[in-house]
Amino acid sequence: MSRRSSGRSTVLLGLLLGLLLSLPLSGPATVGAEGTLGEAGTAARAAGVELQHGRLRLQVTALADDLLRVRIAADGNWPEDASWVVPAQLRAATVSVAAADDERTVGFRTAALEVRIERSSLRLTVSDLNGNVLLADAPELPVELRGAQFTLRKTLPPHEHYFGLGDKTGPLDRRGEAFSNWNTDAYHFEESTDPLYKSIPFFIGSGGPAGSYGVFLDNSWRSSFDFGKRDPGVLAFGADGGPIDYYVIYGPSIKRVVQRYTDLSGRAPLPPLWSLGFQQSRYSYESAAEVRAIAARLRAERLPADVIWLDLAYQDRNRPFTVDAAAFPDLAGLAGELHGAGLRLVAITDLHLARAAGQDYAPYDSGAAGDHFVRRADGSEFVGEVWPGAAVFPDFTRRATRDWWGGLYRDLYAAGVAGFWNDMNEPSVFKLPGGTMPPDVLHRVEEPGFASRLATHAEIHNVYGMQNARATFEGLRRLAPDERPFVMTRASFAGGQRYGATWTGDNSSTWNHLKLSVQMLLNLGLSGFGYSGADVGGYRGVPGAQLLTRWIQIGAFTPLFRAHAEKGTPRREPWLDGPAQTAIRRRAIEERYRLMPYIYALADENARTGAPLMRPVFYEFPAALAATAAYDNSFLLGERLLVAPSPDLESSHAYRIYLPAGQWFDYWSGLPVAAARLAAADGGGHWLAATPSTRQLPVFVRAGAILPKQPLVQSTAEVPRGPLSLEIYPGEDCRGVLYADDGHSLGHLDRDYLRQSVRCSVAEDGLLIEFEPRQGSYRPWWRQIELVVHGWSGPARAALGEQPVVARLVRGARALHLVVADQPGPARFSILRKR
Ligand code: MIG
Repeated sequence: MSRRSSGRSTVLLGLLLGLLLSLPLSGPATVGAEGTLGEAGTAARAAGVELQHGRLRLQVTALADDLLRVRIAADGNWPEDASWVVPAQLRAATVSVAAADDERTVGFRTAALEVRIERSSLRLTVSDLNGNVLLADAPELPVELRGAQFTLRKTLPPHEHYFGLGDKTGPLDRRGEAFSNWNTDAYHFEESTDPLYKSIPFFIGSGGPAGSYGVFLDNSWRSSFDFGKRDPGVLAFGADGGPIDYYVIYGPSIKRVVQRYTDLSGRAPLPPLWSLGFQQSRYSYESAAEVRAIAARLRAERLPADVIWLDLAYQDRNRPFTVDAAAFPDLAGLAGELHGAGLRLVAITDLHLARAAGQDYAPYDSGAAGDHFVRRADGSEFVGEVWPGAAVFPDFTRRATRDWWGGLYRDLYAAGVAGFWNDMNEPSVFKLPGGTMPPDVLHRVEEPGFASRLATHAEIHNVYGMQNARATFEGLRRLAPDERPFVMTRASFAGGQRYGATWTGDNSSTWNHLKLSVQMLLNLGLSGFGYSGADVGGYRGVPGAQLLTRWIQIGAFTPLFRAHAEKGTPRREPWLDGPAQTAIRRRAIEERYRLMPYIYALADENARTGAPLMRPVFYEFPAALAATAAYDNSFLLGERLLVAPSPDLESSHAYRIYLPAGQWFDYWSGLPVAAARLAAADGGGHWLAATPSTRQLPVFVRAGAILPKQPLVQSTAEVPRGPLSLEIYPGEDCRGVLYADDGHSLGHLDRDYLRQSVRCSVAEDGLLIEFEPRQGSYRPWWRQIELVVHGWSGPARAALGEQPVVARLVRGARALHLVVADQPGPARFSILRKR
């Protein structure tokens, strides 16, 4: 019965344990994870079960009714209970559970889940309370140990779809694919390249019998995930070393899984408003004069924009935290000038510091004096070649080193550089095997929960970039305690959303990469990184005019909207393909700015609940899962705004758009989509025939949405002139949210914000619009609100309470307009049909 696989050290843990654990595990076998014993003889035990025999231990703890933590100690000793992701108080949380043992199994129940461990095999099964299986160990080799490596195997049900793992390549649905996590500078990445820059060992299973769930493997080592690629019936994941420690998160909706995952791993704080604007970058704008010219042209062309990025060229000899005094003689002056034009600078600050002893390079000198650089096992400073030439690497897992690093931003921040870019932090090192630090580099770990110890690069590699971003973020917070830092990082790890936004790295100027970027951003969003972007236009190569235009159109609806291009490629600022293309691009960027109040409210939601700004269609419409899990380019911005480019972006062939159940409106015309144009589809939705056009991306709004919009501005620094408008698309469960604050400070954490719900309800003879009372004390820029009711025909009589209000019908648009005073709420408008 006991089976051994070929390798001597490979143990079929389940069977081995099973043989030893065939006795019922009474009392002592079921203890709370943190050592609190349940009262013997009562059904209420502590938070879970721990099974132990010989050297092997398995522990399943309920941290909450919908959240389990599973740990396995292969050699009988629990490794330190430490995490770079989940704070100690969350790891130690418990909820009381009810024992549910029977002859075959040991287990327990929470208010949402049932856990069963077979006595004979130790197979672990997690179900909902109706017995629908969420996650079950595979019958064969559920836990495989091979030296320090482990692989966990679960069954892969036939109709389940998988998402997450951050911005991996391939299709949106991970089913049938396999990935590994090892942060890599993946220049030249293509559709099949893996691994990439980030490691986010978290995935979501959806569409199985118990709905959606999440699994987070809290392990920083090289890890791997196989969604039925090697064996179509098996979901396997594991790592090369480190703890066997994972969380099972119950939905049953995807939305709930993401919220609970970000409860564990943290959320992105509200970014500065300007970082939601259009951002123009290039590797590199070479001089202050060139930056000025770009700024002037953006304004002359009336292309709204908020940021110009400074890549390597602003530095002296590629040395981080220096400025090339010839090319950028007065950086503070430049920042100030741009500021006057509503533009900010974001500057690159790579982690690798020139090893420049005795050359008055303060970052190296202070770093060496503070012993802040990583060393090899033989005690020598690790020196690798990167942009500045021979370089040293900060030991970001040490608190003292992070503090020192954060202080390096003082001068650039003081000069008015508004945000910072942490690139190359996989870390990327030239000329070495694997393009990164060698395995004998050691890191000093000083972190609550961890023993103060040395750790191998194999353990730290995947969290190194996240710790770099953390050092930057925390440093900026210390330098300007009342400002929201803006940090963008290339490498990161699960939970890295707390410290920085991210982008998908060095993509290419191809239609396929544009398509790829949509699923990469969607999966990043499902993996906690709700605020991220892909280089608009593609980094490598030359986008044709059509591709760049389409990329700007799509990019305008993605969270971080930054155009960027590789050194040596032809210039491609939005105006360079002539006035016709510029006009289309301008229109797309302008729409982004009109939607800014909506986008900002989504950023606020992201900060509070973890909901990504950009969402797969099935995130909001679970019935559409089967129809939209396949990669098709459609996505939602927020709950009910659907962006639906052709799945074959380059072609001009007609295609079909999946509209989930319900009434939809065309975003651009405001007109309802006529039922006659729709064909019934799976999941209660409809197919709509569409023809691609270069001029405009198909965008739709689901009935029930209320979208706040603002008058056009050229930058978020400009105060909009005119009323805030509320675009109301009447329908079921009709609602929207207004959010505003000063856009940059932390005052919003202390009531200096405005958040207000607006609802509408359709009545037989018209519509009611209700403003709920405002939360927070912030006074917004608008004095008036324009209510735009879409899908309205015929004359109307409108009133605020009993007071009549003028309503103007725009016939062709079938919309009713009412301009009213600002409504701090509560307030109730009625709009009745005049007969
Ligand atoms: O090896 O800073 O992904 O966005 O422009 C190239 C120069 C280093 C890689 C980044 C890219 C950036 C470039 N960097």
